[in-house]
Amino acid sequence: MHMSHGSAAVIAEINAGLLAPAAHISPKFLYDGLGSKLFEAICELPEYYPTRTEASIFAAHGPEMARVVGDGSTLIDLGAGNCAKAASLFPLLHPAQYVPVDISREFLLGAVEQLRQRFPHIEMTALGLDFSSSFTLPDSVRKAHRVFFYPGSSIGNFTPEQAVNFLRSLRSNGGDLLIGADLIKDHEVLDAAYDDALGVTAAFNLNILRHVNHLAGADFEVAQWKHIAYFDFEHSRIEMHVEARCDLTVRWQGGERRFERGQRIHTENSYKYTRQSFATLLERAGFATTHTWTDDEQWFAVFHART
Ligand code: AVI
Repeated sequence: MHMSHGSAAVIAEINAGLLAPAAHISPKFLYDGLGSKLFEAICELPEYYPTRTEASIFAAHGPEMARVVGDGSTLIDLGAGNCAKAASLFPLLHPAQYVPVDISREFLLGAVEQLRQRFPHIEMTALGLDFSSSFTLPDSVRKAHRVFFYPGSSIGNFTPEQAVNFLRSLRSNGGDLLIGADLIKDHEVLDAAYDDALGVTAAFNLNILRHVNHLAGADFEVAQWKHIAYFDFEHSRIEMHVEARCDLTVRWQGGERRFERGQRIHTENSYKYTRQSFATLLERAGFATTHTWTDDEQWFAVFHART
């Protein structure tokens, strides 16, 4: 067993997932330093269409989106990362205040420092917090004309129930929504996007085991596991798993489990919607869609919604 570096709560969460009858690890543990870099690489892959397709929708419909959103907003960027997506929209959206939110505060502060020099007239308030558990915006965030920006179809990594609760927690802060959602399409396109020829997504998925070794002092041997990803029609979602290549035992701080060859640990869901099913989800959370923009192939959609 290795040293554990996670908090007691993180270790307890990992322990509960690994001991559950259907073993699972939360997808948030995909993102350590290496995991974030591998995700950036995924976004460059020819098979991974969401990033490119969403960017093409912003490029084609930016001026209309800007008219719908309106000038002078308080733009709250959820999971901002390097802030590049939102920053590319500043010349169109003209926000009065920009509020990037990300779990990794250090990373965020560096990005915001650079943005301040490029856009000195926009007030910037960086928030380092985990917004996936419901959150309340501090008083430093203007109340006027709040717009939550949630691109990249990250909403798809929640179950629909979790997504509705999350959107309701946004709504309780008051504001409009500009959100990207990935659409249902030919399952071969979907499968390839999550199991690319170079094996970058496989590395991204398997890296969760290295991260869990670090956090919970586990002794996963990555070479004993393989990446599995496929579209599940029943739930309309891509499922990612890691599958044992042989019979093995894993130990971690506070537990152990034997896995037989072929047994899996579920690591991520990525839900795919239709325009209608996503508008219904927004409605359940108390939002009414005002506009939807898609690409020619209808592979991805950006929604603007109001309460
Ligand atoms: C971050 N999220 C929207 C990605 C997705 O497509 O669900 C994460 C990802 N998982 C595998 N590839 C990319």
